[in-house]
Amino acid sequence: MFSSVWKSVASGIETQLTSYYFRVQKLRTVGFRGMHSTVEDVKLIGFDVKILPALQDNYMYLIVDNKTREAAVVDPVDPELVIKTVQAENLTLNKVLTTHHHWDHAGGNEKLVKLWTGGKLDVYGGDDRIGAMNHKVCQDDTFKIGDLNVRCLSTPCHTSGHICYHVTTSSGTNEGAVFTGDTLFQGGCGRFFEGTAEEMYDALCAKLSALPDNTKVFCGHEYTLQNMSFARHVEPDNKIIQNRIEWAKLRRASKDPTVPSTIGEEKSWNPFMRVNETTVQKHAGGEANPIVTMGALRKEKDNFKA
Ligand code: GBP
Ligand code: ZN
Repeated sequence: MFSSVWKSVASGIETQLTSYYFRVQKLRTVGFRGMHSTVEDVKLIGFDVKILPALQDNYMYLIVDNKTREAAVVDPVDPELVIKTVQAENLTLNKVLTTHHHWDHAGGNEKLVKLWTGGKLDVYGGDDRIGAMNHKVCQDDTFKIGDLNVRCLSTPCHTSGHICYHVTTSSGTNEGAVFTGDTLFQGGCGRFFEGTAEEMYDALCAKLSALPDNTKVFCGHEYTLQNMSFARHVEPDNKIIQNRIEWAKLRRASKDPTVPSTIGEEKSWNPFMRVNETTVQKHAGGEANPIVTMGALRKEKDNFKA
């Protein structure tokens, strides 16, 4: 009797200690600056992607080639965090990949170049409004990060010079990653600030849909819960959407990022990638036209309250 009471007291203390330990661990990774998500490492064949949260809901990414330890950073709006991470991991940072000119993506470029003491930075982008850009790219341009291959996809619509970057290894595996900025989000897409439904259709349903299904998708913002709630409104009977919402709620409850998803998954739950499906076309007004459907969905999402 006494021993079992003692055991339960002891195990209570143990649980408290364990949860305290995890909270401290979390604080360490979240940092003291109130980041919206924890820093997380995603391991792919041949390279790692370090997810770095910034501002209210933006993501920056460090792409690290395992063979050479060369690295590139995507949309470094918080240059201090990028530099701190690069130094802590002992990486050779020499490239900046900018998805589009909006300040919450490109706004840190100039400061990063100014603060960076580790050699020349090649700054890629597809729009003259991008600060510090010294390599203007367009559709199908390629370059390397160490041994990794990068191919640029021109995806105008959210902004007219938006670029997505597709990263693959030379090892023959088709597991790659695509950095989609504000063109493709998990479960959604960017607002059409400088383009048309036709252009977003080309970006999502031609260019990005053509990548291998197991390509990991790293997008520019943590919008998954809002987007998935719109996706459920469009397709209330789609079980895959319901399951992803439950999963994403758990992840966000502990400030874990919901990125990455995959191209195959996006085709199964993202209404903007599903504009050829009858269910989505019916919801949008019944016209069997994917571009009309794309325009109608975007208009509805612009005013949707999750
Ligand atoms: C949300 O929280 O889900 N609905 C958003 C609200 C990208 S950031 C914020 C929003 O509108 N975000 C933009 C977007 O495209 N969202 C997709 C959607 O609502 O479905 N931005 O910061 C935005 O691009 C910006 C910066 C915009 C400079 C214009 C200029 Br100029
Ligand atoms: Zn944007």
